[in-house]
Amino acid sequence: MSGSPELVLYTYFRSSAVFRVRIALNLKGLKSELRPIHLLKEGGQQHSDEYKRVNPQQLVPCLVSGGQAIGQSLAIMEYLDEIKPEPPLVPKDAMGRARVRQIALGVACDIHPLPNLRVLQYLKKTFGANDDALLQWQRHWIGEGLAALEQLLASDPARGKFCHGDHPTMADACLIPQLYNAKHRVHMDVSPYPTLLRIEEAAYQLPAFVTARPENQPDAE
Ligand SMILES: N[C@@H](CCC(=O)N[C@@H](CS)C(=O)NCC(=O)O)C(=O)O
Repeated sequence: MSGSPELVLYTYFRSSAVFRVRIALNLKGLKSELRPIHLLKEGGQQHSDEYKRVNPQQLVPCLVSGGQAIGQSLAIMEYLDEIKPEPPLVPKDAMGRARVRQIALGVACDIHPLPNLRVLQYLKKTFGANDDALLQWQRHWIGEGLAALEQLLASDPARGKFCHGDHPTMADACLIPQLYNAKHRVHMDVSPYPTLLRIEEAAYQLPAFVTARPENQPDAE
């Protein structure tokens, strides 16, 4: 990793937000030291005083670079793109960049937060939601978000093998973990999203996406 600062990644194997960053690091060929934060053990290690000092938001991922901590997976991916521009995670043209960010944010802001652990815990604790209700909640918001992305991408002339063109971008780094979550965590029927599934198939041709999968992490259970 000569020329790049030392990187430490606070990670949890199941986290789809960390999965995004793992894909980005792999695409860039960047190595990082992994520090697992178990989101369930000990009431959630993300709430420990030690981790709160690293990331006051008490969420993973957090990347420490040159001693400075960065939270938020999109901020981290854009940072990685700036310290190591090749291969690029966003296109060179302004409209292409806007499109990639639209898709990435569509996942990261409008799908992912709703079925997130702390939201599910709050629904359970405060409103007494049972496991069935929580599953329905997750499937509803993920389904609504994926349906919108399917419609957007199916008719997008800029789409190629990947969300934007024939090379993976930050959009794919967000979409693929969300699809993984839909299929393997909440066991949804993803057949209504054929365009997204074709992109997923292309992504898993690349080792960067395969090695980033939750089951391939050292802290996987
Ligand atoms: N917007 C943040 C979301 C990070 C996030 O929500 N991470 C989840 C894991 S995927 C987490 O740490 N959850 C802990 C909790 O809900 O207590 C990002 O993109 O990094």
